[in-house]
Amino acid sequence: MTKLQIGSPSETIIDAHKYWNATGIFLEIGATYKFEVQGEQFWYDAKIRSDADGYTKPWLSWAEMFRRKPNENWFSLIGNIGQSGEQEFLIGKKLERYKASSSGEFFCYANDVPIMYFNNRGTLILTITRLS
Ligand SMILES: [Ca+2]
Repeated sequence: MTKLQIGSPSETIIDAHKYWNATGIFLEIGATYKFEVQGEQFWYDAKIRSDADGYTKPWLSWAEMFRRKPNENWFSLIGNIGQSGEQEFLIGKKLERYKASSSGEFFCYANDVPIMYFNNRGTLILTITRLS
């Protein structure tokens, strides 16, 4: 597992198809991090193109409550420490400052209904920088 050095960015690939993307990056409690999907990068929910901020569609509003993060957009980039659902946080295209509330491996996913990952495709490159 990789521990980040302050000010030294690290890149990891996040696959929309994976329920959990294990990054191999270790986040440390109390440390602060910046997350950014740089430039124009897209992933796909069936034929819908989305960036890391995700998308909304009126005809899908009935299903929003079934998303892993019901209050965040479809295909928004979500981060987590470990694989329990309790510390999930929205990253989107950019999260300027996140203070880790525990230590553990950093995981990510595209926000979707749990049984609907089969039609997801595409990857984003996420850049992570430890700030302090
Ligand atoms: Ca899907």
